[in-house]
Amino acid sequence: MTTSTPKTIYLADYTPPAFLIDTVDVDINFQPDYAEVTAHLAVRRNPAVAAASLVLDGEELELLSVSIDGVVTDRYTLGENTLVLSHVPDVFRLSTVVRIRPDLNTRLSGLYRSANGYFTQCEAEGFRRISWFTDRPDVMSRYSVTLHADQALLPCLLSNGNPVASGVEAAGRHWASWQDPHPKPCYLFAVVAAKLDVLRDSYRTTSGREVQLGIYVEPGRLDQCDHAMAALKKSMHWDEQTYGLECDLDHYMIVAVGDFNMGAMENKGLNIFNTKYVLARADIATDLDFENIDRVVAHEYFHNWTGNRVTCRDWFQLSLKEGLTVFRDQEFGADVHNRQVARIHEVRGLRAGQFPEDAGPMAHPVRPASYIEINNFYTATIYNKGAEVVRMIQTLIGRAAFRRGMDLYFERHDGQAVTCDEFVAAMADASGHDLTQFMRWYQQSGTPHVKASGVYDPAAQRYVLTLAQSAGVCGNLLIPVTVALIGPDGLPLPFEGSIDSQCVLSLSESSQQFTFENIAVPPIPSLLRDFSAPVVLEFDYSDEALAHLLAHDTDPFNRWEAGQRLAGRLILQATEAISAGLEPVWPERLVAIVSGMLACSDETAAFAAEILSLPGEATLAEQLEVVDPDALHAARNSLRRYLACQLEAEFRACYERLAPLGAYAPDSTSAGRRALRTVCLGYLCEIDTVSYRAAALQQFEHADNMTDQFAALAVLAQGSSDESRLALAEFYRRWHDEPLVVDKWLQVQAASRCAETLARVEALTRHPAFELRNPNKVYALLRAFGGNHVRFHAADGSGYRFLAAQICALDAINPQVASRLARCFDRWRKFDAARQAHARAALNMIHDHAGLSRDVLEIVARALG
Ligand code: 0A1
Ligand code: ZN
Repeated sequence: MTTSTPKTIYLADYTPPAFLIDTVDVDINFQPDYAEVTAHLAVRRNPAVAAASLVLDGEELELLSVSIDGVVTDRYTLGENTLVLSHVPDVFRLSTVVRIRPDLNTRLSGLYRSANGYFTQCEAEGFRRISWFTDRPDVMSRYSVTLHADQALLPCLLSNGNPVASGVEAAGRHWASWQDPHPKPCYLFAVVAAKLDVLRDSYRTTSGREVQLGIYVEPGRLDQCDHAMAALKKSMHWDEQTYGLECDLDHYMIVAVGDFNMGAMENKGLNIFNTKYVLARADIATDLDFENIDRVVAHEYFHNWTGNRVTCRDWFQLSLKEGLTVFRDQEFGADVHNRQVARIHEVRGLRAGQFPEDAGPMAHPVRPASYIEINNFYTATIYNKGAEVVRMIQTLIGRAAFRRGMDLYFERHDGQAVTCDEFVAAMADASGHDLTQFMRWYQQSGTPHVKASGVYDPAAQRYVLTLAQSAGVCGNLLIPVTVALIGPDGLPLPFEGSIDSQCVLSLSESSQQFTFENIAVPPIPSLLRDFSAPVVLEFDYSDEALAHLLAHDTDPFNRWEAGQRLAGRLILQATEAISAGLEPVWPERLVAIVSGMLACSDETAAFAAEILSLPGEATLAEQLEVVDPDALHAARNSLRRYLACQLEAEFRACYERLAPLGAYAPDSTSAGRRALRTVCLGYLCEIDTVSYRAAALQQFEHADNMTDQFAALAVLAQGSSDESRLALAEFYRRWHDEPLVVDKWLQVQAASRCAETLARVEALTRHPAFELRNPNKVYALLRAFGGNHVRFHAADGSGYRFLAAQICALDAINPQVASRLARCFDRWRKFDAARQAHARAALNMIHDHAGLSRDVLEIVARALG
C-alpha cells in the first residue's frame, strides 16, 4: 500500500548506478515468527558517475543496525522506502541488520512462507523486501549466503551456486552456506528453507562437465517429478545442439512451490517453480500440462544464458530476456512436439491475449517508455510480441545468420547488463543487414495492419502484389511477409528468386509493389506464411479462395489460417444477423470441408483438431466495432451446432475410430488422437441428447488418464444436465486432495457458458477448495470467469460488479495478482453503452477503494483514462 501518489518511471531518465556492489554476504536466521537478515556489502563508488549519496531500496524492513567498515553508525536518513547514506567513502563495507516477517508476507514477493517452509521471489523488485540494496538489474555482485533454521522443521537449506559448508547448532538448529561464483543482479537471488523431498539426477555436458540436478517437491510427490526431470535434460541437450550453449553450473536445482504469483523463476542455479509447471503424472495431468511443463522448464533453463549470463540494464529492457527466451522455448517446443500445431497455438495465444492488449488501455511498446509498477509489465506484449520480434529477425536474416548473431551477442556481452539495441546490433553486424528501421518494432505499440491486393495480367503472365502498411507513430516498420502463389491445381507456382516456391518480401515503405514474372495461371496468394509478422493481414479473399487454400496450401499454418478466416467471417456475419433478430444461415460448403478433415490420419489428427476449433469469442470481438457478446456467443455456437447436425454420423465415426488403442501413452501422435476425439465429443454434445451426454459420462468414468477424463468433464460442464452435475461432484470427490486438479475443477466451472455460471462462481468463492491467498486458485476461478466472454460481460453488469469486489478484497492480500485480475476489464470500451456504464461504475469502485495498491491503481487508471 502506498501513501504517496505513485511515481512514473521513465526510460529517458536512466542513469548508471552511482555505486557498485562487488560482493554480498547474506546471513538469514529463521526464527518462529521472523527472520533476521544481516547483509555485508562491498561497496565502491562508480567512477563514471558523480554522485554524493548512496541510496538503498527497502520495503517493510525493520532496521536494527547500520555499520560502515564495522562501525555502527546513525548517520543515515530513512525515507518511505529508502535508506540514504551521505558522505560515504569511495570504497567501504556496509553492513545492515533487519528483521522481516515472512509469515505475514501475503504478496509472495521477497521472502515468504508457503506450505513446508520459506521461499523467495525477487524479480522484479523483491530483494528490497529482504535487505537494503540498490535493487536494479545493472548492479551485479557475487553472493555468499548462510542460512540458519530449525533442522526438523526446515531440513533443506538452499541458495544459488554451490554448497560450501554446513553444520549443526544448539537447540536442534542447523546451518548451510552457499556461494555463487557468477556475479548476478539481485533479482536472481534465491533462498529456500523448507521440508522437501528431492529427485536427483545428473547431466554431462558436451565438454564433459558434470551437472548435479535436483527437483525439490513437497514430501510424497517424487512420483510426479519424472517428466520435469526429463524436460530439463532435453532442454540442456537442445541448447547445446542448437546454440552451442552449455550449462555453466555444478548444481542446477528446481524447487516447486504451491504459492507463486507467476509460472516460474530463473534464479541462478536455483529455479523456483509454481507446482503447476513441475508436478505431473498421467492420471492427474493433461497432455497440455505435460507440454507446458516442457516449455516452462526449458524457458527457465534457457534464461541461464538469455537473462542471467547476459541480463537487462533496466526493466524497460525486460523483453531483451523474455522475448528472446520465449522465442527459444517456442523453438524447443516445436522441435520436440509438433512444429505446425505449436505455431498455431502461439498465434491463437497472440490473437486472444496480445492483440487485445495492444488495442486497449495497457498497450505499450515491446520496450516501454514508462511505467508506474514494473510488475504490471510482465505482459503478452513483452513476452509474446517480443518473441515474434525476435522471430522476425530470424526470418529476415535467415537461420544461419541468426545463429551467428547469437554467438556474437554472447561474445560481446557475456557478464553484462545490456539493452535491446545491443541484441539487434549483434544481429545486424553478424548478418550485414541494416536493422535500423526494424528497431521501430521495439518503440511503438499497436498491431500494424497490412493491406494486400493482387492483379494478374494473363497477357504478360505477371502477378503484381501490392502490400501497404498503416504507419505507426514511429513511421513505417520493416515487415517480413513470406509469400507463395498457389495455382488452381493446388500446387505452389515456382517463380524467380524463390526458394521452395516461396520468398520473404521486406515491406519497408507505406506501399510497395512486388512483381512475379512467368506466372502462367491466375494464382491465389498465400500471404504471411507461418505468420511471418505479428500484424493483421487484410486481403479480399473470396470464400472459394479460402476453401482452396484450406485444402491445398503447402504452408500448414496458412491452411489453418484460411479455415479460421472463413469461419470467423461467417460467425461475424451471423452475429450481425442475430443482433438484428434474424436466424443465421450457414453455407453448405463448410460441411464438405469439415467432413474431409475428419477423415485425417493419426499423424495429422492434432492438426485437424486445430482446424476444427473455431476462433474464440475474444479474438473475434476484436474485429467488431461494438461487441454484442450474446449475439457473438450465439452465432459461434450456432455454427458448432449446424456442423454437428450436418455431420453427426461423421463426428461419431471419428470419435469411435479414435478410441484409445491401449494404455495411455504421452507421445505426440497419441495426444493428437485424443485432441481430435475431444473436438468430436464437443461437437456431438452440441446436439443436446441423452445419448451423447451418456457417451461423455462414459468417457469421464472410464478414462485411464486426466486428458480424457478432463476433456469429458469440460464438455459436460458446458451444460447444466444431471450428467454434468454428477461428473463435477465425482471429480471433486476423487481429486479433492490434489490441489492442481482442484484448480481444473474450479476453472472448468468458471469457464462454463451456462446461465448460472456467475452464481456458481460466487458460491465457489466460499467453498473450502477456494483460497483467495493462493494465486493458482484465483487464476483458476476468478480469472477464468473474467475470461468467460459471454458471462463476464453480462448485460446487467453482474459479472463486472462481482469481479470488482473480488479485486478489492484480493488487493489487500496480493496486489500483483489483483492487478492481473483487473486486466479482465481491459476491453470494456468495446461494448454497448449500457455495459460500458456498468463497467465504468465497477472500475470507479475499484479506483476509489481505500488503500488501493499502485499495481491495481495503474491498471484501473489506464482503463478509465
Ligand atoms: N522471469 C520469470 C517470470 C517472473 C516474473 C516475475 C515474478 O514475480 C513477480 C515471477 C516470475 C520468467 O519469465 O519465467
Ligand atoms: Zn522468462
